[in-house]
Amino acid sequence: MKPFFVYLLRCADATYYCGHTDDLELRMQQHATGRIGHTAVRKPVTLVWQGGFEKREEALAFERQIKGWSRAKKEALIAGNWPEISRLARSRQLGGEGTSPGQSALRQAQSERCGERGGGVGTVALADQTLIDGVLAGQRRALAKAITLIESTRGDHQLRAQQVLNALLPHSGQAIRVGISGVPGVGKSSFIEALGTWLIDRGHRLAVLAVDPSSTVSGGSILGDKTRMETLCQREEAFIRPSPSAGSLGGVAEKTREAMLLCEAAGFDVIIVETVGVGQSETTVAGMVDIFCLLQLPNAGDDLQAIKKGIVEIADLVVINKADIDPRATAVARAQWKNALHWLRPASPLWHPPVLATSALKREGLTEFWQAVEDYRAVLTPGGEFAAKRQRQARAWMDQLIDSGLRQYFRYHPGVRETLPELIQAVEDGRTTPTAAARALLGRLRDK
Ligand SMILES: Nc1nc2c(ncn2[C@@H]2O[C@H](COP(=O)(O)OP(=O)(O)OP(=O)(O)O)[C@@H](O)[C@H]2O)c(=O)[nH]1
Ligand SMILES: [Mg+2]
Repeated sequence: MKPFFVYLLRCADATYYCGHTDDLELRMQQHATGRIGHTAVRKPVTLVWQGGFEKREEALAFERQIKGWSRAKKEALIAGNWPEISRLARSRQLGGEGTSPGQSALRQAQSERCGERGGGVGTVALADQTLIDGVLAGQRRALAKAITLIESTRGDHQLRAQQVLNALLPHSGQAIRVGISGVPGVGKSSFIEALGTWLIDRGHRLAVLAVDPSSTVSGGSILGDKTRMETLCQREEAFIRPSPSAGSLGGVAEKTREAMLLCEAAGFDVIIVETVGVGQSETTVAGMVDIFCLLQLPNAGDDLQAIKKGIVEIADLVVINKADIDPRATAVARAQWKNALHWLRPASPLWHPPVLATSALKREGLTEFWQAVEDYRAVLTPGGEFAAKRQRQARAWMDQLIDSGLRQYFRYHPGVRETLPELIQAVEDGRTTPTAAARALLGRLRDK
């Protein structure tokens, strides 16, 4: 369904304009060239924030809410700084910010409408506090609802999701995060089912998430068919979540990262992220887990293919699955893999990726697998490498979000929108170079 937008513009005199529309592009054009209210004489204007809503009424309600916000709070919204919005809302309530009777009436109405605890705009709504408490209590239903909230593309949901995440973030980070990858049919789901039950029997709680590039295209999901995880699905100590099916791989990965944090806050101490061995998704998953495991079939030739694709470099552990089918071929494959890995520079001098053999079907090799995972953590923790890897990942994640935010800012910048079609044509016609065009467009970002 086409979303309904609420947006904020920064005007030439540094004031803000808040509006709503069902056609953002057209509306931005009208602001750039037309005589729309406050923006008529304050050009140029820059789109600095937008939120999509499914229903018009919801968008209008949120717009009314923002219009009552202070400048500082609007700037916190633009920066996505929800703790600051909450803080400002609280300080305002205590008389910290100047208020007029009209504003306080609006605030009162907002508190009632949102059912907020403490009455401040931006604080966690009562329903969401119940959700947070449910997640912290380890309730799977609450966890599922919280993940649905972060996966939602609705603007108001995204705002609430960030509040829920902020509240839960201090409770995350305790789990071991394991990535499982491999070509379709190698036995990933069967392996996770076998390992998961094995871990639960030993007192662990396990969450399984998926990053599935095909789901972003087809709407399907590698875990959509949960039949191979039948036993696991029924266990109270397991939580299985298919890949979100909307958006780009980047978007899906972002949601999966956030879902992972929620699972940790819910007390799951093992998080498995499954991905199919296709394209960019493996690198993406390797960038969000502590240990990345590559499942392989026991037939020669596979190893060379993986090496070519550059996947071996990011594998912390290689597993030859389906060892039961042909033990001899498995032994050969293990030797080949060990040899191939021997010539590669390991990501850490402390860890040389081991090559193991398993049978998901017969539930063999699971002890050795888990021992390797625990060894990995034990070896890399004392010198700080384990923590440093997570820090690097968090930093890279932030960088990615900044990149995509900047791209969006660029696309909606009025100066860019004005010149972009013309410059694209000029580049296509060979009248200007891509370098000159890019430089000119980036230069427009400096326009007031
Ligand atoms: N003999 C044998 N068969 C296995 C083993 N592991 C999985 N299989 C079988 O291999 C087939 C594929 O297994 P899945 O677990 O669905 O493989 P997958 O990697 O999750 O596949 P996709 O989800 O399509 O990417 C199934 O028929 C399994 O029963 C094993 O260790 N030994
Ligand atoms: Mg599968």
